[in-house]
Amino acid sequence: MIKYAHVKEWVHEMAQMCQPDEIYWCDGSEEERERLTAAAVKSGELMELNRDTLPGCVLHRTNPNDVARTEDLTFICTSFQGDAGPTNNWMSPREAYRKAREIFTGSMKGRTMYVVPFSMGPLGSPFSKTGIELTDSIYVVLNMRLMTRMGEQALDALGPQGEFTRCLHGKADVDINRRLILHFPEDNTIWSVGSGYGGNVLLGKKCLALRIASAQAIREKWMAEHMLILGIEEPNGRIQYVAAAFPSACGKTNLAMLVPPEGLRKKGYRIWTVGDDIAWMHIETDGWLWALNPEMGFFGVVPGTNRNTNPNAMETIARDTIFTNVALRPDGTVWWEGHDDPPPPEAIDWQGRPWKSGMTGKDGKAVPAAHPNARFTAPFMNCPIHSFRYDHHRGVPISAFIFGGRRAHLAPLVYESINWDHGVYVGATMASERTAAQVGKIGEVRRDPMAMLPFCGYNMADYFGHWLDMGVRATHRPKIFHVNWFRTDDEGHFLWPGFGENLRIVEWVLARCRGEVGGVETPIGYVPDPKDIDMTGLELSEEAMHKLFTVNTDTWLGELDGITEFFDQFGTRLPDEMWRQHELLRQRLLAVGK
Ligand code: GTP
Ligand code: SPV
Ligand code: MN
Repeated sequence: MIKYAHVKEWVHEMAQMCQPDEIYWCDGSEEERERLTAAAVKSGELMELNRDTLPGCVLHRTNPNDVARTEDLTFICTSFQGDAGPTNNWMSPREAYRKAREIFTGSMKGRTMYVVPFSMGPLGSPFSKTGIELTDSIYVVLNMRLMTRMGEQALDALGPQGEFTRCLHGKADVDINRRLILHFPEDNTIWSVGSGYGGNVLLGKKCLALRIASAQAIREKWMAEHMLILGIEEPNGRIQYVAAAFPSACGKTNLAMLVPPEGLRKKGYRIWTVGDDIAWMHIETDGWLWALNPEMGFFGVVPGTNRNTNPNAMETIARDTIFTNVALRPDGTVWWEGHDDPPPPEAIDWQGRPWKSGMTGKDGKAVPAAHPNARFTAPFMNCPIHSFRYDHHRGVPISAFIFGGRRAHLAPLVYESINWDHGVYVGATMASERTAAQVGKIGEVRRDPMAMLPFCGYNMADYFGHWLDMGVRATHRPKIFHVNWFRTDDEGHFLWPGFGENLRIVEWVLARCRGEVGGVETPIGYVPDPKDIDMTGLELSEEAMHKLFTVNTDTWLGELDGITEFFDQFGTRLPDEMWRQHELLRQRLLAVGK
């Protein structure tokens, strides 16, 4: 393996601070995977699962204080606070390096420092970015191996002078009071210490491919987004691609792996998964936005995944998968809430404690066997419907953007924005009820523009400006839609069955893009005439259909106050166009009220 001088120099500098016993350069080989897995099994960091039913699969348990991204410990460290913006935690680079240095110093004594070279994006693509992660966790190495193009090839692609993101991770003592996830966009550097949980430590993912990349993207005029990418192929061979941004744990993986429902099967669609979490997009010479998935694996939510909701995910995780914080059954297989199998009478829960079906806690509520944010890490190629274009340097052309979130009462099942600028406003004002993917109160509504609130590496006011600007640059702009699979009735039941049935809505979206179907004008945009949604094989009451598409003027007018408050924090940095769209929406709503 060629160890370029500029890489070696940095590795040694970091090693001097962390003081590992050994430094090991990962080549990404199969032999290496086996060797590291065996070492981690021996130390108890990983547990081997049933070889017959789950070949190549292992289980890992994180510290109970370390089960989701800790957004309050995540910082954007720019020279000027204004460049991080009001929605990010900010620390000056000086202070951030100093604080982290204190924790990192000597933290790898008695441990090995692994050097993990990786490429986000196809090797050799002009749009790919190289990172090198230094970590003292084998779990991280094995995850990076699944999630990225990792190893010798990535280092080779870098070349002797190549620019790379300097990623340093150390578990230290996994103390929440000594945990920091620090991004230095000006230095192309990420330091993460004191955690062993996914989004905090797999630094190629949210840290590089979104926070650092988004800051590069605005400079270089491209887009790094928290979006799935999905292809829909018709029997005539035409494939149209959509990219969709939903906040964490709001359905990206599920939509990306969708299975057409029975009633639509005769139409002969084929679905192609390009990506389930991150999209990097560039304007091509044809004026279209082309999207590629910089990842090579899935780091997906486990609970709720079963043969019914997501059969493709079930097949994806049947082998070569790392399970994190699920329950272990006596036969060496895994289980979680929402699994196909009924609850096992006995299991070991995600914290390694004996668990019995029907157990309740002090609050009288059922004790979950798996953590609600339990995750699987699985190779992209395991997905039975993975796109053949996954390695294409430019990716795929995008016809539509779909924004969405969890809104029990407000947003209709689907609506289309009036034009690009209004679509940017729709994305910028997205909100969703909080899930288990981030620490905090579950269910609380928070604004999460373009599902990027925790992932935008710079001032979000500038980010909205960048979106507006991309609409000017792209001559073939994707149409922008908003969906809400999570509207409920008065008893709190979902009105829409979701999952594969969502294809019925995507069908309408694509028909709109081709100009083949009408829309009903409302103050918030166009909603479908319910008769334009193909409901073959799906029985929904007329009342439910009506509720799903209702735009309640008063509820929407009430929503405007929250948006004003959200926009206000950006001060004069917010593009005027956002306020203009806000005012136009208010006027359209008031006009209906009259
Ligand atoms: P991250 O990996 O955190 O970015 O999440 P994600 O957006 O990929 O979410 P994912 O697809 O894993 O779904 C999260 C949860 O939402 C799971 O518990 C799913 O069962 C549930 N879910 C997904 N799609 C639907 C849907 O269409 N309807 C309903 N009711 N629930 C859904
Ligand atoms: C998310 O929270 O949006 C995820 C999981 O995709 S994590 O990698 O932890 O960010
Ligand atoms: Mn995500």
